Amino acid sequence: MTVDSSAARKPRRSAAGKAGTTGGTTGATGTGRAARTTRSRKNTDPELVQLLTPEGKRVKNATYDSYVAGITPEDLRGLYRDMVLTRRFDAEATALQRQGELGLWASLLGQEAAQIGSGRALRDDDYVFPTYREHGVAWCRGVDPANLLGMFRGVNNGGWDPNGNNFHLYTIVIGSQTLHATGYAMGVAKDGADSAVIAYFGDGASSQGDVAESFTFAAVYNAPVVFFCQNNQWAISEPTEKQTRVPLYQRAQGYGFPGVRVDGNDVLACLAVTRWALERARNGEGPTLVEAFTYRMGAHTTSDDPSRYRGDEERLAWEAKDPMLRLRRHLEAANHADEGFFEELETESEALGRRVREAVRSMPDPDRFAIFENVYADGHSLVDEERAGFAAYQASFSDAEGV
Ligand SMILES: Cc1ncc(C[n+]2csc(CCOP(=O)(O)OP(=O)(O)O)c2C)c(N)n1
Ligand SMILES: [Mg+2]
Repeated sequence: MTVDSSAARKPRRSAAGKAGTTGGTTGATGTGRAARTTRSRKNTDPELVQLLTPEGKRVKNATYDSYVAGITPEDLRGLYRDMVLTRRFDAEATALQRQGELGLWASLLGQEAAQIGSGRALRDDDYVFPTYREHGVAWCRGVDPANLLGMFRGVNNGGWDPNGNNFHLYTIVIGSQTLHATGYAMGVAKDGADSAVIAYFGDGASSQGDVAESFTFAAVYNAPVVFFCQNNQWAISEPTEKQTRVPLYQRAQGYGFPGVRVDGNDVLACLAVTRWALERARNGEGPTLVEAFTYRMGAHTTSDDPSRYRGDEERLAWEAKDPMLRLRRHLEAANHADEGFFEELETESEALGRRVREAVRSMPDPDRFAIFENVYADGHSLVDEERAGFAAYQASFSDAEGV
């Protein structure tokens, strides 16, 4: 693939520079004032990088075209396959939770393009710090999908060796992984390596102090890190309007590095923009904020009921922008894939679902006392006390076991 680095060396001030035009009242509180703020934000008309329209039409982009210039029909089919298999795996995990095989599941439905596009932009030596929803990125890193389910089944505390695939363990403490990523990236720079680091986080996480601190450190130390924010419009039941007055990508300007908003349902645009941001990191140009504008089509987790806080119209509008549908339309219109391809993929995805299901059901139960071994390297009297209490509690069931 041809990559034109000249575009990368020009800082994209135009997008971030728009922050100055953002309207908004000062000190807005209460519903009336909040409503004014929302209206003024719409007037800023944020720039959205898009290479594939929802109808699957390829549109030109002077800055980012060069980053996908060498992409072949086979590459496009590969991206489509990644998205189909990720969605199939995700659906299987949701079903497994409903059947009591998992305690909880956080679906990525709707966010496949953001994750596959950015995930496929990475090199093997790059390092990923995910949240708890990055199943598509995990797929790109070669983490066995079945391994993602151990923690959600409650049989382990992670499920994979982070250094095996340069894919850190899932992180539930919102935003904290951006600090880990920034520190790791500072270390990469000190080592003189040209690897890059990518931190995934959500629109809700953008309100966390950890994220603000990460941005400051990454900027000041010029760390080779890409902050990849999937703005899926919701943080559980809180809409993005409750997180920010300005489009999230414009936050980067205040920290002194570029920010860009990409159509998060356009896998090609996500691939191109992430390649550009990673290249900046490798070239010693420091951090970049990528805001992938997308939508969480399902519930926050299997414990959530989105019908309590959002209407169907919104979901229907986003379904028309479905990330897989648009690439399929593009493949078909360009004659890049025939019926046989889609049929084979269907068979492959059913086989993946079966394999994952069988793998989860056969996961051995953990040693009930192992959890006490991983708290302190040298042990601790309080942990000893808790272990003893737990042992007594377990022993209280021994009579019942024989019944
Ligand atoms: C520090 C912290 N505060 C609160 C929570 C509870 N919590 C779990 S997910 C979530 C919302 C996160 O929203 P967002 O960052 O937009 O990510 P998304 O779930 O939409 O992918 C919250 C508040 C948490 N896990 N950690
Ligand atoms: Mg969110």
